[in-house]
Amino acid sequence: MTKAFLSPRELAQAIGLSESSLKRWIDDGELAVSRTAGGHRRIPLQEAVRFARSGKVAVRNAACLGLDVAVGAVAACHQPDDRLYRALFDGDAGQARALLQAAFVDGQNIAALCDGPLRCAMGRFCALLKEGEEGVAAHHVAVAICKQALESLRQLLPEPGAQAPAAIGATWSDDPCALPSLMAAVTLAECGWRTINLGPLTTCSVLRAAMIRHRPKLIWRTVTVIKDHVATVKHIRRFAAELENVPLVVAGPALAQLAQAGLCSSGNLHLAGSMGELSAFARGFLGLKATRRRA
Ligand code: B12
Repeated sequence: MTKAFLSPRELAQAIGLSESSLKRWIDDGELAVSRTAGGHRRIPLQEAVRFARSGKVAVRNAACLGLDVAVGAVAACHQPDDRLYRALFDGDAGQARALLQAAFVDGQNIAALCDGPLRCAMGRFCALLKEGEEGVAAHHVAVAICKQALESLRQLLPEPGAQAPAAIGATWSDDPCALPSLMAAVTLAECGWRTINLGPLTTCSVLRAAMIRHRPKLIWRTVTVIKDHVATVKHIRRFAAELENVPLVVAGPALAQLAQAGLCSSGNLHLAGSMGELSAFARGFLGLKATRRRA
C-alpha cells in the first residue's frame, strides 16, 4: 500500500540527503508541501515523485517512497526485457509493477515505457495464441497485470488541475484489446490532460454520449483487431467529420490494413504510430493553445 504523504525524513532517506538539506529545498520552493494540524511538513507522494524525477536528485532507496521498486528498472528502449515478460507470464503482478515503477521514478516517461518494454513484452505473447485456451488465458493474465501496473503509475502523476482539458477515448467497437486505450489515457494524463477511457468494444454512439457530458478537446480511438476494414474506414471518416475541429487520433496495429483501405491523416484526423507520437501531439496542442491565449 503506497502512502499518500511523506515526511521530510522519509523523502530525505529516499534520495540520500540530510533532512535539513531537504528542508532547505522546501523553503526555496523547489518542493510543494502541506502542513499537518501541528505544523509539520508533509509532501504529497506525487510531488515527491515529481521531485525525484526532476533530475536534481537521484533516488537511492525508493522503498522509502513507499514504492516496491527495489528490483531495478526496465530500460525504456525497444529491447526485449526478459524480466518483464517473465513477470507477465508467471502472473507476478508485484514484480511487473516494481520494474515499471522503478523505470518511471528513474525518469522514463509513460509513453516510452508503453512503446518500449511493455510493447516488446506483450508482443512475445503472440506465439502463445497457437497453444489454444491456455495461451489465451496467459494473454488475459498479462493484460490484467499491465493494466494494474499502468494504473499504479497513474497514481504517481499529479492530479490534473480543474482547468485541464479533457480527452476521451476507446477501442473500436469490435475490438477486444484493452491495453492500448489505457496506455493512451495514462500517456495523456502525464501530459496534463484529464482523461476518460471508455475501454474496449465501444461504439461511436456511446463515445458521443460521453462527449456531450465531458466536452473533450481530443479524442483517441485504438484499432487493434478489426474485422471489416473498408466499413471501418468509412466509419472513422464520418466520425472525424462529425467532430469538426476536435482532433481525432487513431492508431494501433490494424492501421496498416486501414491505410491500405484508404485511411490517411487529413483535417482533424491524425493517424499515429506510437504513444510517443500521441504525447508529442498532445503537448504540442496544449502549447499551441497557451501561445494563442498569450497572443
Ligand atoms: C493480448 C492480445 C490478445 C488478447 C486481448 C485481451 C485483452 N483483454 O486485451 C486476446 C487473447 C483476446 C486476443 C485475441 C485475438 N487476437 Co490478439 N493480440 C494480443 C497481443 C498479444 C497483445 C495486444 C496488446 O495489448 N499489445 C500491447 C500494445 C502495447 O501493443 P500495440 O497494440 O502494438 O500498441 C502499440 C502501438 O501499436 C501503439 N498504439 C496502439 N493503439 C494505439 C492507439 C493510439 C491512440 C495511439 C496513439 C497509439 C496506439 O502504441 C502502443 C504502444 O507502443 C497482440 C500482439 C501485439 N504485438 O500487440 C495480438 C494481436 C493484437 N492479436 C491479433 C489477432 C489476429 C487476434 C485474434 C483475431 C486471433 C484469433 N485468430 O482468434 C483474436 C481476436 C479476438 C476477437 N474477439 O476479435 C493480431 C492483430 C493483427 C492485426 N490487426 O493486424 C495481433 C497484433 C497479433 C499478431 N501479430 O497477429 N489478442
